Amino acid sequence: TRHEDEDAAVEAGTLATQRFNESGKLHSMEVSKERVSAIAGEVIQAINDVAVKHSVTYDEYNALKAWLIKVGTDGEWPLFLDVWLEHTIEDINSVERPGAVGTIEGPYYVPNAPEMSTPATLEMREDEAGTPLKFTGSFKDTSGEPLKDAVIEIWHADALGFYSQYAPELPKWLFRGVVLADEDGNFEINTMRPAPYMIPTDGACGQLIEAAGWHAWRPAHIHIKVHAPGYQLVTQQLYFPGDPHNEDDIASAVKPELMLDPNPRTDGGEGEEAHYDYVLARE
Ligand code: MBD
Ligand code: FE
Repeated sequence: TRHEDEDAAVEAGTLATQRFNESGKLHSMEVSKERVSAIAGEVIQAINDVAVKHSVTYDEYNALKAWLIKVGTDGEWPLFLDVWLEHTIEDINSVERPGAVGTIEGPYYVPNAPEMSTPATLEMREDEAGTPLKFTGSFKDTSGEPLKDAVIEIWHADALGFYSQYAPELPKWLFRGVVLADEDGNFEINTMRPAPYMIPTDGACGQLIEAAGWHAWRPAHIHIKVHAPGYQLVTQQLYFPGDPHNEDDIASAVKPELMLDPNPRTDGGEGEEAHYDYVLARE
């Protein structure tokens, strides 16, 4: 399991930090002096208020300093922010968008995964662990018309909770793909149903969780981005009803609209099938 690999957190964290630094997100940033002053000023004030409220000691202050330094050296700023802040940023910025419900992207997206036409099968190893999942769905616009040229990007962890390109020795594109829907806006993706997921516990974020007596679990989830030319991109995740961590996701990213409810396959194939319909809004 992941706990035998002592450097798992640092490995994943360092790669996630590198990926962020190389992403286009840095180039498109625009933050005015007024916003920096207002937001950074109030964040600093809020931290000071908490220190006063709890009469923070010098031992506690130095523990904080050591921990913040470790978040950086472990490369875990993307993990920390995506687990404990991104859900609020996503809520704020999706309130006015009609159509498919979104949620956080998380730290492990990789652009430019292999393109596949529908029906697609994601890359897997021989004897891949898990229950096969046939995931079908459709794309429509807000007036109910089927969407042409829609694309669904999908990425998820393997049965041990590892994401390809963030753990050693996994095939580069394991459980990652860019699937083109057919002319009627329908898609079919064959993969494995992912297992509940624990964020890396051997780095700074794990240290915080342990020190506070929290847990490190996310419910089983499939990450998705859907888009079509002229329509708004939606980033979301799909979850499974009954998962014990749907109610206490450490990343607070579960929403009732994001449930995928698999049933045994009715077409004679092995495993389960599930369906999800996407409505996309114009740009
Ligand atoms: C994940 O797989 C994830 O989706 C989030 C949000 C944080 C850490 C790991
Ligand atoms: Fe994830």
